[in-house]
Amino acid sequence: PQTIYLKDYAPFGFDVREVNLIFDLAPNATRVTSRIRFAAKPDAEHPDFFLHGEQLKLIRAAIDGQEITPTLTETGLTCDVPDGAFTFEAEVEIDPANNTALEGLYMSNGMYCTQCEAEGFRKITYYPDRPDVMSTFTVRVNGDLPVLLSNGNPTDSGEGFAEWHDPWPKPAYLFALVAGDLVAHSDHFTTVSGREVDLNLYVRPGDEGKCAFGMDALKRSMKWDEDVYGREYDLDVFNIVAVDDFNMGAMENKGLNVFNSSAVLASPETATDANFERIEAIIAHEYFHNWTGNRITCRDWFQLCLKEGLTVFRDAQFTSDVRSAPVKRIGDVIDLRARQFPEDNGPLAHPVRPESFQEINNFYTATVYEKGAEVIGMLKRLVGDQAYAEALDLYFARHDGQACTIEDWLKVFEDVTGRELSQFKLWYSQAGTPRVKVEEDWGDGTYSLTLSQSLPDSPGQVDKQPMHIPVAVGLLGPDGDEVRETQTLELTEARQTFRFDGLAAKPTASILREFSAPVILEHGVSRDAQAFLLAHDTDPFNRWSAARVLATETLIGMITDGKTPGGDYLDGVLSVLRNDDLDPAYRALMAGLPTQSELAGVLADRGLIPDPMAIWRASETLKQAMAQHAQDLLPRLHSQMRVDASYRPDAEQSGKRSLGSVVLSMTTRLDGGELAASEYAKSDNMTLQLSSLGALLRAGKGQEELAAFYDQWQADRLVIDKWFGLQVSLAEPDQTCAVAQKLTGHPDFHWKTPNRFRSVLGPLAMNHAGFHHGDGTSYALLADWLIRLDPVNPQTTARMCSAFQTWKRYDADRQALIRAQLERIAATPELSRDTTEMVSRILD
Ligand code: BAL
Ligand code: ZN
Repeated sequence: PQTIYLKDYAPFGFDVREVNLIFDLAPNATRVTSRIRFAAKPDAEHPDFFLHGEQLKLIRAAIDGQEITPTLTETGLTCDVPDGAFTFEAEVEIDPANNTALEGLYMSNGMYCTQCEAEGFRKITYYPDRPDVMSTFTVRVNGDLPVLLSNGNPTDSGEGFAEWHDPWPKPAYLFALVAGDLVAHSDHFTTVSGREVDLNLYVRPGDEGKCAFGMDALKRSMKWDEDVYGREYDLDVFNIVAVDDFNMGAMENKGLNVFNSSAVLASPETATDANFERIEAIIAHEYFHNWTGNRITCRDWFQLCLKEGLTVFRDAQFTSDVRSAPVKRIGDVIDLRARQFPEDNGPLAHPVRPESFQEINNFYTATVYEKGAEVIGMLKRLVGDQAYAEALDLYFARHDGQACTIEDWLKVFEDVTGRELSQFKLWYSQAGTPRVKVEEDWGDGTYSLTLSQSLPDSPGQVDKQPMHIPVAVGLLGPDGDEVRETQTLELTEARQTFRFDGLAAKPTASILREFSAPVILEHGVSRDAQAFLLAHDTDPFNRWSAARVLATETLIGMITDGKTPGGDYLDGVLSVLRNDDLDPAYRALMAGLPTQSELAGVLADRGLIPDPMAIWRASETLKQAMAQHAQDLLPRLHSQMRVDASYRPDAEQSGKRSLGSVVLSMTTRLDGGELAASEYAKSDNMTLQLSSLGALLRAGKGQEELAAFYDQWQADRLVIDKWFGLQVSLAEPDQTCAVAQKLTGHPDFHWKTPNRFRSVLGPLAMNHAGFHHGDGTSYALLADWLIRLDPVNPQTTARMCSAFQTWKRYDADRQALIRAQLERIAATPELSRDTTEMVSRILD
């Protein structure tokens, strides 16, 4: 496959002034008629005219009304064109019913639907399918279906047709069309300047009862973006459609967002608190793209983080504002460490702005999204809130309607602040997670903190330069008082010393508060100091972080030296659990352990070979020890966390249920499942139903409840996804593969639907000890299914290959087993470009 390089970027030689499309819908033979007004750019001399197009049957083409016979290739079309402006017309036929890749125009449960990001529009018609080509679109949809939607504002409709016009120039990746037998949950929003906007959430009949929360989240997002960023919505309608077959979470098409049904549909009976929070965040994310992504888009796909990093950052700000900021931050860091750190430290490492790719779909990664958002957070911290706000105002004013680059983005910050950001820009170009080593010194009232940074080699990158790292630090005195408030140290050299004078006694440093940079901190800080921070830190993130460090060190000691769990950790967590002044959601997080995969990463980082079974046993032992340690507290906490009011998925109630679920897990370790069985019997919401069922399964019980759960919910595909997933996630290591294998034979295992495929194979890869079972059967099972899915849906297949990305951490036997599976996948005839690229990068 061809590799595409950022350095080779060249603009398209033509402007597109107007696009007119007519769709005549038919499942196997949809006709797409296009009329596109082109004009050679004034500064381009006889540019080549090439339009992307894949899997299209060309019926006819014309220029200025004259039929032409263009040259067709596998990737597109070329032809001679006149100088100046001209109209290109084409009529093509496509087959949505057989489009299982879910890219372009496809069908899901009888409904037509599109996904064009990144390069799906070329499967709809011939077009310059690149984000720097922006145009207005007018679309007519002809079809015998009750709902016919496209981008922009509705302009006309009647029996069997609808017309739409989108006045905002957009790239083709933001095009959308939806047609089907759908029902609308409708509402409206009045913007700050008085524009009345119709809001509709379209769902399949039967799902009407799962729309209210998503709609409310949309209205809150619209208001928040006005209040916080001064961004107003710009069309008369905003439509969202829920679709069951979808590769991603959701898509920000202009005025017509398309959502994976799992990312929008929710009711208390069928969705957990975590589902509600995720839905709220995704609705916000897609809505926020209207400005950061749609009005200002990316020049090319290498700049993907320009819209994704910024929009993730904005949705995180929204969640922090409407829920708890520390809880959100801790959750995000847990996620970053679980998904982004392994990527950044393995064979798939790439910069936030990659410099080459074969298949752009493989770069919708945690690095581009989540590390991309971390980079924005660091920038905001370095320039301050006021300058950040001014820079964003300038960004919107200067670049509205443009397709931009990271250079454009950084320039607004340079112009507003007068700061030079070339070193900071390395965050976009150097891959890998920086290590920051901490050394301390104390004498004569001066505390010195020496920070040294290093950045490991990564594929294609060695000998990297020091980064500009904001390290937020506060100092605590011996009695736990804050003797120096949080300040941001700017680490720009390989090694730098920072001094704090005039202190009465040796302080304890709280370093990297709020996780001010996505780095790995190599503490010289003692266990005693960590226990002290766990008890006293005034920064909630670092207080949690101290618990995490202690938990990690405790587990590592148990795994490598057979130690018993330390009292400092158990006592520290217990005192947090019993502290009623602390938010229950926060307390629940404090009781959590690092994931087994994260522990494997820490061991590998220290030059040790992780033994998945030893890690699993240590985690189980520590959880049991914690339960015993907290035994006396559990009944009181359980009754305190009971929610008697009717269900609300807000921070307050969900926090109580979250701590209640921790208490239930601990109690189940002590009572064998008595409490969990009674909670299951009386559960009236999915959060409690699932947590009590999970507790029972973990205790080796709950088979009756599991069967009853299936009977109760078999008609609800999103709940049945949970039923599949729970069994695999909670299977014991030597049962995991068998459980997953059995479930793939279940009549409801509709493997061509990404959500269902992921509901079994995703947890298989996430169940660390089960996936890495020494016999290699889980590796083989996953590979079997990836090979089967690849010809059907390359995008989902390729993403799931990342389950193997950490393979070099493990022992020689496991490495050989994994290598054999990767090579088997690689050798599959006709393997997709997506999967070929992923497997070859992982094997490299
Ligand atoms: N643009 C792809 C989906 C998302 O990030 O919103
Ligand atoms: Zn996005």
